[in-house]
Amino acid sequence: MKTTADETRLEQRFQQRIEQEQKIEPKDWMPDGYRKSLIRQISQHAHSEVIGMQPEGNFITRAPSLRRKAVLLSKVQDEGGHGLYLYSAAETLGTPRSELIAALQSGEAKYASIFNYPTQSWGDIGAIGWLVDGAAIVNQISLQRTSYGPYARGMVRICKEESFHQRQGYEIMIALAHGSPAQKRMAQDSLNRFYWPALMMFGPHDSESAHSARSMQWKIKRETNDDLRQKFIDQTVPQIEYLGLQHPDSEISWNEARGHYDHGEIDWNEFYAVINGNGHCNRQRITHHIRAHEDGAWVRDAITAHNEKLRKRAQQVA
Ligand code: FAQ
Repeated sequence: MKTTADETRLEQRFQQRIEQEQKIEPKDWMPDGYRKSLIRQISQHAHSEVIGMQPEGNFITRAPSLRRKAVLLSKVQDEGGHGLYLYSAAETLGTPRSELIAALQSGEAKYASIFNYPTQSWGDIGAIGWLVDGAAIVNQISLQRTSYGPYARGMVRICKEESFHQRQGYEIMIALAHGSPAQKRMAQDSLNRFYWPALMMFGPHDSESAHSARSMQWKIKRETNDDLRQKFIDQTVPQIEYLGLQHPDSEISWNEARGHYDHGEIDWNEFYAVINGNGHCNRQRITHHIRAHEDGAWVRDAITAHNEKLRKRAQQVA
């Protein structure tokens, strides 16, 4: 049995490895809190990718051309793939996928607040690719250096795909913003509706963030919520200017001393309402997930039966 002194030594050694930028791998010793925090964050990240297929999926049958439809279809499939890599990374920490999905469906586990907003126009598909994937990349580039090996490696591939997603969204926005007056109005409306929710993707202010301090110490997170949000705000200003659209934040202004844009405040009441289940689409998203999961039960049953058959055959041969 391990004594408290053993535990302390293990924790010191663990933190030393983190400080030396060594990756932690599935079979390595790790504190319970580290394991739990990773399972929480990686599984919520996976849920976000999978639930995130729904808003854009809504427009696959309404894309304005065959080319746009093919691109969107492939993007939405990529998001499903990201969910699968991330569930696999979470499973290396010892929690089966079925438990993670049950936690999503019961409302115990969260997913990114942004996916509880409805997609109302084709402009929203542009705004999601540009702003939502854009915000996701800012966060995920930083997570490529996370301390847990499987999560860090998954992020490298995911970032490559997300950058294609961001460009396809921005390309839609360019076409609309430089199109007819009605198309330009559509682009502005989508920007207005998605800008603030995109900023909320980075989570609460650092001073309100329950997990940040611990996650930064363990290098699960490499940059804080506010620092990542500021990066996104700064990179978005020239993109809005290039489109010739109006910035949704009337307080945005360059601060020479800080070397960053100053900005208005997020509506945190809205953020907490959405993450606590009361956004526009929370119920719809989970109901749809449960239905799709039930519809897929026969596939999971067939795979289990097939694997059992293979196992028995191998046993007979042996
Ligand atoms: N939405 O203490 P913190 C994508 C929760 S991928 C909902 O600051 P933490 C690709 C948080 O979970 C987008 N909940 O938490 C795509 C915690 O609740 P808990 C997903 C939020 O973990 C594009 C509580 O508030 N990306 O979009 C949100 O240190 C297009 C306290 O917050 C990731 O998940 C929120 N916005 O920092 C797909 C990246 N913010 O667990 C389809 C990985 C906070 O105690 C289409 N995750 N909460 O019940 C992270 O980097 C972090 O988990 C943060 C939150 C930054 C999200």
